[in-house]
Amino acid sequence: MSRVFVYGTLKKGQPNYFRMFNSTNGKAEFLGSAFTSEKYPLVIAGKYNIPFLLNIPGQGHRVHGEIYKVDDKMLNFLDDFESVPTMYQRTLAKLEVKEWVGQTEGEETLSPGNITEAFVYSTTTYQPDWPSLPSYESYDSHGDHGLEYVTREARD
Ligand code: PCA
Repeated sequence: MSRVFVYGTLKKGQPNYFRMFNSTNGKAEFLGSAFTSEKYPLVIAGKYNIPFLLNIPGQGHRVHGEIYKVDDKMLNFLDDFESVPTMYQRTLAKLEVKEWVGQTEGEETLSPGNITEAFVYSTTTYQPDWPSLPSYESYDSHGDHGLEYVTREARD
């Protein structure tokens, strides 16, 4: 089992959320919501309006997301879906808990304000102009930015 912090299209209400709850991809369980302890730029880039957390600590915002407990099958699925290691790199990030609901056996119980760690899909290999794009604290594909995510199924 591993923990993954999702901040983009995998969050609840976002276009790829359903993929984490397709049992053929493995298992995922919501543990809680959190902010990154450090600031990072969360930008929307490329012709498909993909959200990227740039691995530039100290710049941007403390990014909001959700922590899930995933089995190895789901972790492999997500690595593949996020094109690790070419498009995203999976690294550990420090997080500050906002809300915690995880009650499973073997899982620690955390409270708001506690610091924890989880894997995050961030990128160290970005285009030179990406760090100067607008950055967001909380991703929403349907936000006022107007940069709606183009799903895999809709790409040509
Ligand atoms: N999916 C991953 C990384 C960005 C994205 O769209 C996530 O939601 O965390």
